Amino acid sequence: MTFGVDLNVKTVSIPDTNDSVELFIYDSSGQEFYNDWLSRYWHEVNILMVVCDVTSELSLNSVSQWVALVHNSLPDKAASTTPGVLFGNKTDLVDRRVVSPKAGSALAEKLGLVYFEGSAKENQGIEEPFFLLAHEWHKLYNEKKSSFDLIA
Ligand SMILES: Nc1nc2c(ncn2[C@@H]2O[C@H](COP(=O)(O)OP(=O)(O)OP(=O)(O)O)[C@@H](O)[C@H]2O)c(=O)[nH]1
Ligand SMILES: [Mg+2]
Repeated sequence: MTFGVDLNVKTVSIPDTNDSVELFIYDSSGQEFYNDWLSRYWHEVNILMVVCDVTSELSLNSVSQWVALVHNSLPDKAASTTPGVLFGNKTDLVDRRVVSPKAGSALAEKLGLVYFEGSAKENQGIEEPFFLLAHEWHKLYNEKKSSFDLIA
C-alpha cells in the first residue's frame, strides 16, 4: 500500500536522437483518504498514467473520477493537452479477469487516454506506456522549443 506519494525516477531514451527524458513519477496512493492532499503534487503534472485492475469492475469505474481529480488540479487548457495513458493491470489473472480489452480501450478513448494493458507482476507490457508518455512529452518539448527559437 502506498502512503500518500512515492517518488520514482525513470529515464527513457528517445530513438533517433541523442535525447533522453527523465520521468519524475509521483506514484499516488489510491486511498481516497489522501485525495485533497495529493492534488498538491499534481499542479505541474506534464503526463498522466492511471492504473486500473482488470479483475475489478470497481477499479475501472473509478478511473474517470481519478482523471477528473487530476485534470481539476491542472491549469486551464492543460487538461486537454496533457498526454495520458490508462494501464489495465493484472492480465496474468486470466480466470479472474472481468474488464475486457475493448471496455478498457473504450473508456480510455472517452477520457482522451491511450490504453495499454499488462502485468506488473509478470513484467509484461509495462515499458510501452512509459515509452509513449516520454515520447509525447519530448514532442511537446520540441514544439515549445521551436516556438521559443522563433521569437529569439
Ligand atoms: N496478480 C497480480 N497481482 C498484482 C499485480 N500488480 C500488483 N499486484 C498485487 O496487487 C496488490 C496491490 O498492489 P499495489 O501495488 O499495492 O497497488 P496500488 O494500486 O499501488 O495500491 P495503493 O498504492 O495502496 O493505492 C498487491 O498485493 C500486489 O502484489 C499484477 O500485475 N498481477
Ligand atoms: Mg501504490
